Amino acid sequence: MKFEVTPGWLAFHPNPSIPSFKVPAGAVDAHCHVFGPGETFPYAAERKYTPCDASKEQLFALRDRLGFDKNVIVQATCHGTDNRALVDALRASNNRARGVATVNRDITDTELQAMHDAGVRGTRFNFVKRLVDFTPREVLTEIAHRIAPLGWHVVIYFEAQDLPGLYDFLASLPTTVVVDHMGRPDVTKPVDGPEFELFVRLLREHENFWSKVSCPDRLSASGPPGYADVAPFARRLVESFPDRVLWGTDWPHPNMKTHMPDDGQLVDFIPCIATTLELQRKLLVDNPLRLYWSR
Ligand code: 0GY
Repeated sequence: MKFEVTPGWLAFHPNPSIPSFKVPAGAVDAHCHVFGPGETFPYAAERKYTPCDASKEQLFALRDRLGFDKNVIVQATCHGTDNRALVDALRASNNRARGVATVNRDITDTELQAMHDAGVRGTRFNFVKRLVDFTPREVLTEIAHRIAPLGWHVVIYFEAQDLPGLYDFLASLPTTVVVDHMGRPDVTKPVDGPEFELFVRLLREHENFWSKVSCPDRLSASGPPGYADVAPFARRLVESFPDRVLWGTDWPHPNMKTHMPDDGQLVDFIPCIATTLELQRKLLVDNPLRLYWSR
């Protein structure tokens, strides 16, 4: 089936730079996606955008180019609850990728187990309104309790202005919870202001919460190559919660409107937010291995 890419869609960087920062041995890119290819793995009818194809082979080539050892591939909303492209990539990875799927309440235990066997270790709940239709909270709670016995966690995507309304629901979840992109803070506000303070409180008061310190390119007003305005937010989380942070490229960077990041420059951002060898090792190796490869 042929798909028309959403008008104005920016394709991923064709030739990312080789980063100056050498990631530690065994490093994991813990947030990235595969898109299609649409001819083999059609995009979901309910999708809000149609991306350009971004295959597992292209993802694994980027992994090698940047010096990473492993990937965590996160189901993107353009594939809905059809996780076939994700599972195909996991199976082809030779145990070098784990996955986060999106499931609905009709999923059977047999299907969950098959995904677990392929390398899925989490399910994603998305609250970003431009990406998904609304799902009732009782459905999400039911799904969280279904996946908990497998040792899976929940990955959550929301925007900072929605955290006050979501806070109690999130805090009630029974599993480890990983928040995408630091809860999308408005980085023009102070790093110690009330908005980001609420997010920090979520992690401080709930030890089952983790954060991805990813996507400076989505959050920055000052822009590349330095993403200087994002660094204090990410650094604060890395230093406050060194054992509960993850990092990822977000390749192939869906829905970027004004610029497409150079993935090599994103890797060069890591030492600005994890400033010691120990913090870098926890962020890139120890934490993702513990969450994704030890169960
Ligand atoms: C991201 C960010 C976005 C998209 C998705 O699943 C998705 O479609 O997550 C976004 O548009 O902000 O993490 O990939």
